[in-house]
Amino acid sequence: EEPPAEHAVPQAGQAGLVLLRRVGAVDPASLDDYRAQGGYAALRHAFRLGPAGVIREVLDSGLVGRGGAAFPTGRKWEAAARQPDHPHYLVCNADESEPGTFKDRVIMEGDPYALVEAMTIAAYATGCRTGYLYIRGEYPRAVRRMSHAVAVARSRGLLGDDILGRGFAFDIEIRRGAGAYICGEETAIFNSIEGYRGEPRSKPPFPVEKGLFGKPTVVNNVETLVNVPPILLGGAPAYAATGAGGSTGTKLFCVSGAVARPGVYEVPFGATLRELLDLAGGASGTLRAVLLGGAAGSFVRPDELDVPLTFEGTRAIGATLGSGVVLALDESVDLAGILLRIAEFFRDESCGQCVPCRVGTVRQEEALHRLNRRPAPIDAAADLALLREVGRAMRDASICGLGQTAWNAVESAVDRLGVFSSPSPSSSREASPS
Ligand code: L3W
Ligand code: SF4
Repeated sequence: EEPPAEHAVPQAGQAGLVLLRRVGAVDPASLDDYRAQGGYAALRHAFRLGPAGVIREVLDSGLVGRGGAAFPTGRKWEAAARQPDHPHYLVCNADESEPGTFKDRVIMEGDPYALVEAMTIAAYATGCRTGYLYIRGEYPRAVRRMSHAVAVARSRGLLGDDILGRGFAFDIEIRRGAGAYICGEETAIFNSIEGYRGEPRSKPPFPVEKGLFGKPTVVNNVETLVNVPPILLGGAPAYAATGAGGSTGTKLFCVSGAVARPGVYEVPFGATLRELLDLAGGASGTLRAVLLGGAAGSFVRPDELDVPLTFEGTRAIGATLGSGVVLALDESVDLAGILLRIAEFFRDESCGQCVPCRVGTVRQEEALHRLNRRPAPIDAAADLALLREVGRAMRDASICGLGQTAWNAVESAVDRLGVFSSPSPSSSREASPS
């Protein structure tokens, strides 16, 4: 089994923590400890506000989804709540599979009741009676702790037919993934829960209209949901005043690679990439690049470390925050080999349902194999042109985010870092066989 996730939270006790404030400080098995540290005050407040009042707070807070696409959470909840078709379902996406992402695991293992409470509030606001928590199969400790928390909450009247004696009925079922990255795509989760192959569905219709079992469904990432109790307790204006610009609140970043203290770090939106790396002890070698946003993200150069970590700030330099991956790469890494590894990953994880992705991820990997050969291939320019053409086709014509983003990292490495450009002492090292 994997090592305890607590080891990945080196900054427990750091001031200003919102989402991680109880991780490492609360006994994850104890509902009483969770309540003693403020747990379930937000649900009580939600009952006072009423469903529409909760949605108003979430809208006013400016909270957007933390799974990578940054869709406004309040708009999603509002759209689901007004659907006349019933039942409504809530799905919490805990199939955290983006390479380099481990923040949701830290929440589930370190503060499981926070997620149970947050799911209950989301269900109350949007009219759901059943919630599914879909946890990555490779997270056995998270499954155990969440299962325990759900069972205890149910036995204490915090889930079930009459929550806190308020006549509100809601319960949570836990489902485990089986190792497929694509099951983190919101509609592939529906198929997986329904017992079908984990293949994405075309959108629209969006899940808020037609989701799990064809019914209106709210899908939120773990980190998105655990923002809601602090929003209700502190008030939307206070939350909206934190962060920077349109990116409100704090963000969990998974910092790994060439840093002194890898781990999950919580910072307000607007902190710079340099500040975040400093929090992780700084780069452990001469920095070559930072992969931001994971395998579907893009590379940032060392001269761009002052970029503010906001959705707008990273977009301005052609990068993305994605789900919060920050992978620091020093001069010792074989960048071309990493690109090949990323391409292999997408080829492996493509569900094969649509042609641009099924064929494109294979062609991309083949071209990168050729470009990785030494001595350098004489037709490298042709392979680079092929990569670009295939990448555009995947981005434009794939059904889901996997195919649409499978060329992002390769494109940014070629365009922004000059990988595979004319041989130089450093590029020849990068391009050596892995
Ligand atoms: C109602 C509309 N709802 C959009 C909803 C939609 C979904 C959300 C975002 O995510 C991202 C990608 C990668 N009415 C709506 C609406 N929605 N329009 O908003 O939707 P969408 O389609 O923009 O994105 P998506 O395909 O759900 C894919 C990012 O994920 N990614 C992967 C992250 C990996 C993890 C992980 O391991 N935990 O999250 C990598 O960067 O960038 O943007 O709910 O239904 N009109
Ligand atoms: Fe499947 Fe790829 Fe098409 Fe997504 S883009 S539906 S993963 S083949």
